[in-house]
Amino acid sequence: MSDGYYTGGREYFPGIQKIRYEDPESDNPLAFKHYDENKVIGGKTMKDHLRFSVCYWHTFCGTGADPFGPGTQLFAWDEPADPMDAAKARMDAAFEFFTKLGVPYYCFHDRDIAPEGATVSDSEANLAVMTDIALQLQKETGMKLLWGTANLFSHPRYMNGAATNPNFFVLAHAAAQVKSALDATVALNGENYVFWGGREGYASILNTDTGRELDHMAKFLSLARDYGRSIGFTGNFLVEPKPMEPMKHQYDFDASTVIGFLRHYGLDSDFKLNIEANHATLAGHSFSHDLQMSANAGLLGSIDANRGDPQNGWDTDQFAVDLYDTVNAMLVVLQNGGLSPGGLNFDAKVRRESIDMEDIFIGHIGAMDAFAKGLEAAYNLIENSPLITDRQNRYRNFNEGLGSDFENGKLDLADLRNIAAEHGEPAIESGKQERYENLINQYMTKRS
Ligand code: XUL
Ligand code: CO
Repeated sequence: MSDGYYTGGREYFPGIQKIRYEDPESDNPLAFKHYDENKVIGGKTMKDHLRFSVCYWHTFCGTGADPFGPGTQLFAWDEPADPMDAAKARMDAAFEFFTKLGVPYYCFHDRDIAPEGATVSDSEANLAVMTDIALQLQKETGMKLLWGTANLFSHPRYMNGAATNPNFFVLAHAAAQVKSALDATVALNGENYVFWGGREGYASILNTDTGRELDHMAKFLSLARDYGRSIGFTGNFLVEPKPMEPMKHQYDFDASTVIGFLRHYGLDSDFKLNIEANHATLAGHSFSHDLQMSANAGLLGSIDANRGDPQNGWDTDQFAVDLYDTVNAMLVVLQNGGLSPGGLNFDAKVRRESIDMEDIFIGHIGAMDAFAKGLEAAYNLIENSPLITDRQNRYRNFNEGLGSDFENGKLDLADLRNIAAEHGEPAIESGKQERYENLINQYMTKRS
């Protein structure tokens, strides 16, 4: 940053220098051990493969409050009494953090960067002021916006839903917010725009006309799409699945449900999916399952990288440190041809008990290293191990003859019956799951 920070040169993370890559043997908690942004893997730098993004909400707006107690993390940017002054201080701190950490992207909800005003127009004005400051800071630092979104779940008016609220006038308020959040995203050259429907669902199916609500949600998304395109937004719109929490049931339950919804309503050429690890596990899947379902549909848009806690049923939004998760995720991402224009957004927060300013850095550093290691292992597994060819080989008899006739639609059910009768009992073959699992371990621990 050229001449200090916006609010007059205050440094919010004193004593923390730019985080650098050090040798994997380093014990410095404030250094990368695997993430070397310029390291080239398969013709692309780690920075371009991973496209890391810091989320504004957990990192700068959350203070560790839980249902049993208030926040424990005291941040200097929360000190100003005037909400706009606090928003400006928070934004300064955010850009200081982004540049010291060395990530290329960030993400926000409208209400993360600018407070809600007394009227629609006041809220729009607040967001416009903060958008101008963000644009200035982006220019100074080279930071880019991975995606913008509107918070359509915190305000009490949205308690029964936003686009799926039974009251049309609440839906109109949600539209006002999305319109203004799209304006901000376009002004900041945001590469994607996200819809996470936290309260789009129901608490009781008895008081809910689910069919009508789903129609409303589709209509709402198509109007947002039309407005976004009309103001020059060329990026992807993304829907982020989650099965529940805060609603008992969310309509965007998981990747397959959202894919079906988008296709049913003809939205699948503008909308893709933003897959969050902890949402996939809440839905009873693995992270890589939802990534793979999205990739199969050609709809893998972006990732909210985090993890849940295997002992807890809820969305704990922890930093991803499990190498199995990151290797499995990067296997899907690499076979998908990468993530761009999406990225890996850390929708994650440090624990309530982690109250040192450096803890926010340490959380991100660990997850960036875990994904860098996952990327290297996944790349080597794809390029150098037998994993892909062995998997393809399991399907070899669909490559020619009768199997290929079946794939090409040349056989009917009676033909299949006759083939079964003619060829007799097929030889059974091992699935060799353990062999595949061992390959993951072998390549995860290889030095590259
Ligand atoms: C909530 C969640 C959101 C979305 C953006 O579980 O993941 O923060 O990512 O609204
Ligand atoms: Co998320």
